[in-house]
Amino acid sequence: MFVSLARPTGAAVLTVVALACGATSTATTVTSPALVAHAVLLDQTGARVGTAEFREDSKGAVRIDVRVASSTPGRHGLHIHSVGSCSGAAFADAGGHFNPSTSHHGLSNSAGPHAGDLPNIELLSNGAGRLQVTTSRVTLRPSATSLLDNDGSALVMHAVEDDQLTDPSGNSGARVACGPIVKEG
Ligand SMILES: [Cu+2]
Ligand SMILES: [Zn+2]
Repeated sequence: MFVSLARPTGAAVLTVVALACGATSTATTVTSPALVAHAVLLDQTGARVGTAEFREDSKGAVRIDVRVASSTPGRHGLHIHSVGSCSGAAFADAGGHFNPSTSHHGLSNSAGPHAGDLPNIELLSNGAGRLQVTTSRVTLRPSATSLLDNDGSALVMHAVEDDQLTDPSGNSGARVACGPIVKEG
């Protein structure tokens, strides 16, 4: 790894991750280490069902890579919720959808979406699935739409498909997995 020669360990690790994910610009990583955060999705019993990486690119968009290893097959609503806590019954402490623009719910809603709305993730018959999406509705650096604001934010997967239209949560059912979004480094 030529990049690791001139970089401290932390930056080298970030670069390796960027290459593994097919990121386009290692030069950006070297001159200005990427802003990265992650979440570990746990179900109601505390079992780990998946992970997510959030990586802000040089243009300020955030690339989100969600990998679920084991949950119920089918399509599941997936959102960034407004508080970085997964405590409380049914992960209630995560709050509603991250919505600094006070919009309505759903990627198909003409009065939406919430900044935290994401496409459904589809899990195959083995319970595994992956969703990669890039959004410019949120940031990791400090801003009005930062996921790393004072109360943080959390990634939540729901029991059923999000209709991308209906307030407040697209009829996506119970919260089945949750993970606070934590900055790396
Ligand atoms: Cu949700
Ligand atoms: Zn929403």
